[in-house]
Amino acid sequence: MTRLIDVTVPDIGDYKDVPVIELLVQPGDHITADDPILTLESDKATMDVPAPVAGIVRELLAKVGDRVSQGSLVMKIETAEGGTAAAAAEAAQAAPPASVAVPMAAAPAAPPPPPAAEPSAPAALPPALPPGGKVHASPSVRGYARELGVDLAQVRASGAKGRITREDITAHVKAAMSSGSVPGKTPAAAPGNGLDLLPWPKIDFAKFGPIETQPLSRIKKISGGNLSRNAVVIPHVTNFDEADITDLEAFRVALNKENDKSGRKLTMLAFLIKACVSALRKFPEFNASLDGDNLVLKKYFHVAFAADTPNGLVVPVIRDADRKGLYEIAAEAAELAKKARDGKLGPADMSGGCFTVSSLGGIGGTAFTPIINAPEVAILGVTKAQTKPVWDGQQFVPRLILPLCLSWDHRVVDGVLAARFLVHLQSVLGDFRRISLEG
Ligand code: CAO
Repeated sequence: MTRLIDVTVPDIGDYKDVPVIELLVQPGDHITADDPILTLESDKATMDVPAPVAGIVRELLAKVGDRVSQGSLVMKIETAEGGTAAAAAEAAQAAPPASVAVPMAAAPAAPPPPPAAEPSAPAALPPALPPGGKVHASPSVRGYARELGVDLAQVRASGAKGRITREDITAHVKAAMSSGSVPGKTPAAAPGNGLDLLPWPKIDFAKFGPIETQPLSRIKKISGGNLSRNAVVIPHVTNFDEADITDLEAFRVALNKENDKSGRKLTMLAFLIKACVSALRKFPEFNASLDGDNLVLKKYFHVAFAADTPNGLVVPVIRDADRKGLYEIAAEAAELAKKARDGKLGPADMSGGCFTVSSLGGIGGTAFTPIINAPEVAILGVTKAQTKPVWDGQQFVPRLILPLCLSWDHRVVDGVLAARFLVHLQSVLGDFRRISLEG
């Protein structure tokens, strides 16, 4: 005795209207419980939705490109008795989608590629798919392919049900390397179309001295792919400037002393976030994202900040920083940073950022060139404030000087605007009363 059950999208956190990027099963497919059945892609994560029960796929009710939310009906599965709709719903609740949180960017990432092996495979294989055929691959495999610039349609699949595996991509790249072509690209095509990268050096380090090999953390694998993409795709420019924060720091220290008993603490990061909101208001091009040939200007001010954790870098977001006071921002940042260190940040904590602040101020350094957290268009790096002699017109006086490093996307912003953005930050941080003049 069998029963037809409705499969709906399980709890996917705060995400709504998330596009379906791949259907992983077809009508007639026999599946077991927890098999991935479709893939969703939000701005921060890809999620494989698992089958709530074993059975046969009878009807697909979602197609690639559809936008779905929790509860959307996506397919019907015929299941043996016992696999009731209620059981399926329960299972769906119990098995939320496998989510890949993406700390520094908006697209799915993949583990970094393994070292390229000696080219030994034969020349590039013929395309695996007929034109218009469908490619089946998991999000991580897709991310891996994207990272290597491989067109999945060109890859021969060896996995179950025609799925492309990571090994298939590696084999494809090896073959392309040995034939002198770039994976997924026409060999020796017009220059500039591909990166034409050399394979990663394969070196036996043990030949040179003792070594220890440690696997990269999950966060590092994910952020590595995103950082690589952002570094390669975005034409970065970094401007440097300095802000005199002598008075601001004195104010902050005085307030913290006043609040000694209550434990309320104002951090420099909170002032920086507030100052950035002021600059984002004045220069809306920085509070934007590229979408094809359009620039999407955001009317909200969600400011992200880089947080170091034992497992790598993550980027939680302070939402509506324009509507929050300094104490609230400081407390929220401290809470998010703790959550980050405890490995408890969820996708919602890391999504929706408009602009990122990366502060190394508590540690040191004089300057650095932060990588933009796509699809944002700029990021502010801050290093350690130092007391420096500053000429006041008559004499050198000691002032506390904060280095500012602004990386920006040259497709969206020009140097003049970036310089003005920094001058604005400089003036606000130099005299924070200016914030109160804003409407
Ligand atoms: N200059 C001098 N001192 C600074 C400073 C600056 N720019 N910013 C902070 N400090 C000092 C503070 O005064 C504070 O000392 P007190 O406790 O005496 O006030 C101390 O450093 C710690 O500051 P904090 O508690 O405010 O923490 P923070 O704002 O420096 O950092 C956080 C918070 C989450 C940003 C930080 O923990 C972190 O993770 N930083 C790393 C970010 C990162 O990895 N960026 C690189 C990205 S590219 O790989």
